[in-house]
Amino acid sequence: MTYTHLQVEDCGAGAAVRLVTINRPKALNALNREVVRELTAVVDGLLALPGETRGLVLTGAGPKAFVAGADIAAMATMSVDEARAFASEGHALGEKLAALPLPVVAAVNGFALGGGCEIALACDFIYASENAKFGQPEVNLAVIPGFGGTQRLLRRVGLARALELCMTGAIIRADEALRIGLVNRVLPAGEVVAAAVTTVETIAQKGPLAVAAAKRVLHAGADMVLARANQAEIEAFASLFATQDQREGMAAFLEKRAAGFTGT
Ligand code: DAK
Repeated sequence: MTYTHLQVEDCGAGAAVRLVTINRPKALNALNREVVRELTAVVDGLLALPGETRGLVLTGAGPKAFVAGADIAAMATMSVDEARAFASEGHALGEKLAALPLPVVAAVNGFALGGGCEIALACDFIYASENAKFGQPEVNLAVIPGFGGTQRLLRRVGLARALELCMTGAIIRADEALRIGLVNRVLPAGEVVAAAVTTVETIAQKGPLAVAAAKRVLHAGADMVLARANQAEIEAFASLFATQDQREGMAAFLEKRAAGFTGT
């Protein structure tokens, strides 16, 4: 498939990492409906047939921005129904990223504002360059986050910080984002994509079914009461004992050799 607004390449050891670069640098990679649809097509492709791909890294083109938000020019004249459809497509993309049984890392190389912060929040974890900036400045435009930002921010940084970011529209630096738990790591500019790729490669050495189960249980558990979430963990833990990889992983440990996982 060819994309107008994305660069899609496979990189890393065994070309196992799908690196997707949002490529509209003149608009600071702002998200219009076409970008959201193309990103959805990439994720749909992986959901249908992950093949050799073991993880997804999402970044933005150019030195200045990851994504500076939803495209304000495209949104300016939207009707209520069009805004609802646009927001629904953004939400569907976020849900698909969470459903992908592979690690998804946002490599944030500059501004991650509005919809950009929201797309990063929909990834499993966020690596940021030292010059990255985060914020939900939608209130400046008299709207609110529409791609899941209010709810994912709340779950990631807690209610008080999410309220402050969404109500003031403040833009924070990478070190502050790290301090409040919005991002996982801060790296020198120019190293963030490589670090994200390395992390996916590291995860690719693990039992793939276990990695998928950990992601599934953690994402699902965030929305459950503790007793139900613990039950989901028990079921997922037990089900892994029906896999070849569980036998292999534990035998390899006991035999003091490297494990060879097959995803079965
Ligand atoms: N949309 C469209 N174009 C954008 C853009 C954006 N979000 N951000 C920047 N650009 C464009 C600028 O218009 C400019 O284009 P030209 O004038 O060169 O043609 C170019 O990118 C470079 O931007 P600047 O000249 O402004 O660059 P600066 O370095 O001076 O400033 C900046 C960088 C990131 C601080 C500034 O561009 C800025 O404040 N940008 C807007 C940031 C922002 O407000 N982001 C949040 C957007 S609102 C919903 C769905 C989703 C959402 C809400 C509701 N529903 C459907 C309900 C989400 C909303 C948002 O994300």
